[in-house]
Amino acid sequence: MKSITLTQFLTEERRAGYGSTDLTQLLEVVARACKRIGVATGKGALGGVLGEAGSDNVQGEAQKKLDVLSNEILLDANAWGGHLAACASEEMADPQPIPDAYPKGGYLLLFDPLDGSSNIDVNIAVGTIFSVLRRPQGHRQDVSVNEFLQPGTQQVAAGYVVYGPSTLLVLTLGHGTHVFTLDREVGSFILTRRDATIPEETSEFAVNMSNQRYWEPPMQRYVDDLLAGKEGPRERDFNMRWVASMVADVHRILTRGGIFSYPLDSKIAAKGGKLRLMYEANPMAFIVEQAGGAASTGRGRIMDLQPEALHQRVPVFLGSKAEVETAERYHLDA
Ligand code: AFP
Repeated sequence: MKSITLTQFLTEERRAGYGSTDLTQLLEVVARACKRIGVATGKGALGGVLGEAGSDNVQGEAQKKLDVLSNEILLDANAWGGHLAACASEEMADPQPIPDAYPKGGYLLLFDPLDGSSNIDVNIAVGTIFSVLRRPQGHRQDVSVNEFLQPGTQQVAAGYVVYGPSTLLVLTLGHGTHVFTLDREVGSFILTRRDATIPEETSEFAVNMSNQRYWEPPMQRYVDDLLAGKEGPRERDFNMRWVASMVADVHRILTRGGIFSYPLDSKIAAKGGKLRLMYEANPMAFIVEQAGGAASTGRGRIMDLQPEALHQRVPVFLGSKAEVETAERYHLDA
């Protein structure tokens, strides 16, 4: 069977009325930047890029050298194309406008350049997550942070790349979620799964159990019932997995189902959660919903939230639809 490259796929999508020429080119630039990040992560210790950068990001988290490098790769790659007005990143306090030397376009790009970076030094899969928004009409001057504060339902595209045993790009333009695998010899992303579908039911959950004693009562009850297995109210045994790279955990769920959760706990309650709404929760929610899954804060749909800040955090439950709805019921009925 003839293989379909990302370029061909995006061109055909555009002809079918999904996305503009600018969006297609923007996504190709992001994919190319991610290939470079994949090369850097793949070099490991030989590339001299493991370990701490010696700086903190806006969230007060220690940056890894690869966090900083990946951020620079994405910014450099996207500066000159003319498709974007500005970029925002987990690694930068404020959005970065496109430099004056280049034309500005009508899109805004948000990204977590290297998700799961605590796993880099131990050679476990990490990834990049990105979200594309349209710049609101009527803003012709410098881009303000408020222009980024659009609900997830306004995303025109979202994706993630997993740098694992193989490098995968998962993408949605709002009609289906599609998986591309990097052919490393040729250097092209090839479509390997069209219209990925998350099974509606699951018997597998992903959560950092070490936080159990800090969770809210409904979350405690939900997980207690999962752990009670066949003898409990759920009447079946559940398996657990936790990679601590959201991209890898979400990709497992896209492949075989499951529920991923990073709930509120008393250690992080003041921050609103652990995961960032704009460049982690929203793009993953879009991808998961487009694959037939669901994504909730535990008390409502993630993509309906009106963001209040660029680096806002939210509780996250996403994956197999029926299981996310069950977790939501525990919270809403409490
Ligand atoms: P980093 O990108 O800062 O490494 O954070 C990764 C992450 O946001 C997400 O990918 C994981 O699911 C989660 O953190 C892991 O958190 P714990 O370390 O608390 O398990």
